[in-house]
Amino acid sequence: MLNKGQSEEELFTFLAQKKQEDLDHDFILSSMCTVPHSVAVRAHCMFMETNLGDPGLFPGTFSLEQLLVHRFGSLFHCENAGGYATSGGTESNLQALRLAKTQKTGISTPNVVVPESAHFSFKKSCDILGIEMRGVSIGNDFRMDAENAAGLIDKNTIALVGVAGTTEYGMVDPIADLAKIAQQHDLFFHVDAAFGGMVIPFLDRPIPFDFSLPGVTTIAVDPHKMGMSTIPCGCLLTLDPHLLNSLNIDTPYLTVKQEYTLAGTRPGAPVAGALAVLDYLGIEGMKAVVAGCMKNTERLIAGMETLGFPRAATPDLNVATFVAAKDAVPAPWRVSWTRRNHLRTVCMPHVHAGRIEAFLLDMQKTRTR
Ligand code: 0PR
Repeated sequence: MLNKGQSEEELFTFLAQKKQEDLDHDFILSSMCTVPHSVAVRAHCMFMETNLGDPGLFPGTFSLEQLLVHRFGSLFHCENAGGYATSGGTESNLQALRLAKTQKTGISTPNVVVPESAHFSFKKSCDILGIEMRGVSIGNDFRMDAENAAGLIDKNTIALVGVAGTTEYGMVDPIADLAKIAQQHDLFFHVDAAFGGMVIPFLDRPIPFDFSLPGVTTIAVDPHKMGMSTIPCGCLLTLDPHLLNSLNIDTPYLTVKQEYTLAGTRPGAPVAGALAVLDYLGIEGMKAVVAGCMKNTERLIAGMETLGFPRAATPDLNVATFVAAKDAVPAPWRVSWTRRNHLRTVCMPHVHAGRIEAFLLDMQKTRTR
């Protein structure tokens, strides 16, 4: 630490310099996060000091968290769903598997059946929880093969996982088929809709993935991805409103006597931000945002194919992937690369139509150079 404090001006000059070192969102095509909506920023600033870890001190903020859970519950066809605001998809997935573990006792070597396309947070979760992760192969359509999944289930399986909006290819697994399989085996079925949960309900033709399907036990959805909230904000939803209580531990000196959350101190600010976006835009506003992102995705795919970069997959959501050489993308554009070495882009709300055209133009220049 510095011995003597800096002047505010000196300090903020330094911070501004550091901020400038960050990349400009205009060139970021690789991220599932985006620039927060202005109402999210405004709401976030109002709730800066709130701590959901001691909700009795912040009953207003706590009621916002409950409202957020209720909004997602009704969007996902279960008005009475339980849930809480997490720090993001990783925590939601970890807590879902932790919940699954509490539901099946007496298993000494538990396993979960997870698509190979699943986010790496499942690896972390299985590691922490001491669970074997069984990977289900992905079909030619980049979706999890439901029959293969069924084949991997045995008496030690505590949960089945499906992904509604895969990180790498933007695909939705056959959630309806998987839900049936889960029901047949009386299995906990977790749907990772961290990305897709704020896209699929707003598509012209929504793909079934939520509590409307009997068999779905829990859903992860992240406002800090397509929900345009401030970071960090995820949400874990449970069909059974009381399910989370099975994770309760005693918290003797707080305003609540028990808690089921992973973190103790939890920020209320991004929760207020997430709710602000949902209530400001409403279903109509979200439909417009998603329609724009999907249109841009289609335009990007068409433009890239004209330039000789074929699509790797035809995505269900706003993730576009291509066959391309590693040096095909000029600076300062940022794209990412999938495990199968496909160029990956995510058409998030900050990737406006004009940015897609600018990217295509730069790709063309590089190609003809
Ligand atoms: N589930 C899915 C389907 C995800 O895509 C992600 C993250 C997670 C869970 C984990 O969510 P948290 O990161 O909120 O815990 N997907 C992005 C990814 O790994 C996260 C991301 C966002 C990465 C922005 C980079 C970036 O710039 O690609």
